[in-house]
Amino acid sequence: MPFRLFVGESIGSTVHAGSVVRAGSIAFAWVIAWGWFGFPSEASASDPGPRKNVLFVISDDLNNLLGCYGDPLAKTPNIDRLAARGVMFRHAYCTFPLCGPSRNSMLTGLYPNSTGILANGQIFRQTIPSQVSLPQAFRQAGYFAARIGKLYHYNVPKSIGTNGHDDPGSWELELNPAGVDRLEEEPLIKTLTPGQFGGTLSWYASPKGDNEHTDGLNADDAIWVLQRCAARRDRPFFLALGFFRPHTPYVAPKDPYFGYYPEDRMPVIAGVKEDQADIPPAALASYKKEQDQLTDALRREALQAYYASISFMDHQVGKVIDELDRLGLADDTVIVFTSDHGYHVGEHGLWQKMSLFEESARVPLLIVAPGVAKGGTVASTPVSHVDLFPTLAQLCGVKPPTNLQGQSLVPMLVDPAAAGRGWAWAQVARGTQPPRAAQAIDASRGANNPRAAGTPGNRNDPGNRNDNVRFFGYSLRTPKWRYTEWDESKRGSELYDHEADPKELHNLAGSPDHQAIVEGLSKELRSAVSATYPTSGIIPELIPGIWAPNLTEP
Ligand SMILES: [Ca+2]
Ligand SMILES: [Ca+2]
Repeated sequence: MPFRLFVGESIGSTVHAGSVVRAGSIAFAWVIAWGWFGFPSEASASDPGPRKNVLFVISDDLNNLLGCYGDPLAKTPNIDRLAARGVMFRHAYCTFPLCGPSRNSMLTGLYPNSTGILANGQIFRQTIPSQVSLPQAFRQAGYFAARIGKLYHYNVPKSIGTNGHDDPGSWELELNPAGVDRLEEEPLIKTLTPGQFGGTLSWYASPKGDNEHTDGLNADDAIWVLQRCAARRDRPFFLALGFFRPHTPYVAPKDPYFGYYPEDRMPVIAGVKEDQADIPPAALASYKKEQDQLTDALRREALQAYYASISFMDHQVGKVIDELDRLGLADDTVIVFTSDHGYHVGEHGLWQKMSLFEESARVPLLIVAPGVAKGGTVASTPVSHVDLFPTLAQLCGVKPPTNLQGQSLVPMLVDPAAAGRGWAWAQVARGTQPPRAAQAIDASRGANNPRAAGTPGNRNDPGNRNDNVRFFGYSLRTPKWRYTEWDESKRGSELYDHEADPKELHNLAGSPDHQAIVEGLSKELRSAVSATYPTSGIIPELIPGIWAPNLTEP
């Protein structure tokens, strides 16, 4: 029974809905019983063929240090190959540069102020339990939806091999391989904080081969699933593949990946002290004390291992794409490649995530959409992870929830010059104590002094000191500007001109010449913030006693 698309520009067409089979481990029965979900259906005379599959590939803590994004050192031939087959979004951003909030946002198509997930270890089923997730919408449309590795949050590396903080409603099949990086090598890992590997800088050049590491096994499992999907082409699939690298610990096979990046050729960021002089302390608050131990030699070692982990992960991406091609699935499969957020490797004196600078908020985003997008094209308008749900729904004729907050990127896939919304927005939280009453910012309240309240760069200034009560930084990225407000500018603001200063070294928020720009962007930012809230205007809170998520902590 064919099914007519309800999305305007129809790209896919028919669906056969399947019943649900759950499997929580590698041992499972590959049983698909065919049936109907009672999904609205109607015969279509102009049937353009079977619905597209989706291969959704996400890396963890990967920034844009990739060949296709112009990095001169990165060896990433497979991700570059994907860029050559599709559209590369040059200015794509996460909504919150931390695994859990970002992934909950991306996979629900809602900003963090609407999911209520502003920290790790929580899942949207605790705040907005009836929201339909991206893969769940595909399941409801009859797709086979599978997860391999990290899609929702995991504690890395401790939760590797488990379901992590997963959402069982999103998948029919979950595979959680664990390799030597998790099972054997932790005692060998070099770390800035003894006994810790996931939250602190840590690395190891492993003598073991690709297929003994978790991400190698993830790729092998994806190949296994693709082979079975290829044998059942009457049912489209949504295969989500979440690699763990280059998240810390940066563990990857020594050969060949560490050899690509000789330590003495790894760059160290210079001029940090001068750069920090005009940065509000809240913007630097993701700094971790243990990083005081970093010498230039250690910085080079860490960067080598980060790059090696990227190349290792890239090779696994290549294995999966090769198999997709070999199975003849490529023409019928939309491929997405992204990361959950960006990552600092020393810019502004920062490492890791949780800042609102470009390196932390920006993500790689490649979309291969056969028959829709031309290969090797670049879209430069700012786009967001919240745009992925409406995009994939449109490409595949899947009915999305009505409250999604992003835009479809299909216009940019068709014409990379399309401007779309024209901005992207990200937030981050500071402090851990319960927030003040969560309320939507009244856009009319835009008269706050946008200049820094405290002395820039002085962490001891009382106006800047983190009193541990939670507040937010909000950042707006337009084609030319990044504009950031900390605690509605009470704890500082930042303005960077990306045409003149792509490294965001010169904060212009206090510059008399830029006050009209600041005022305009502040209004735009506050209007964007208003659009991140649910219609209630209230950030959803954790509902006590509701469905307990699978918070596996081995
Ligand atoms: Ca992450
Ligand atoms: Ca600066």
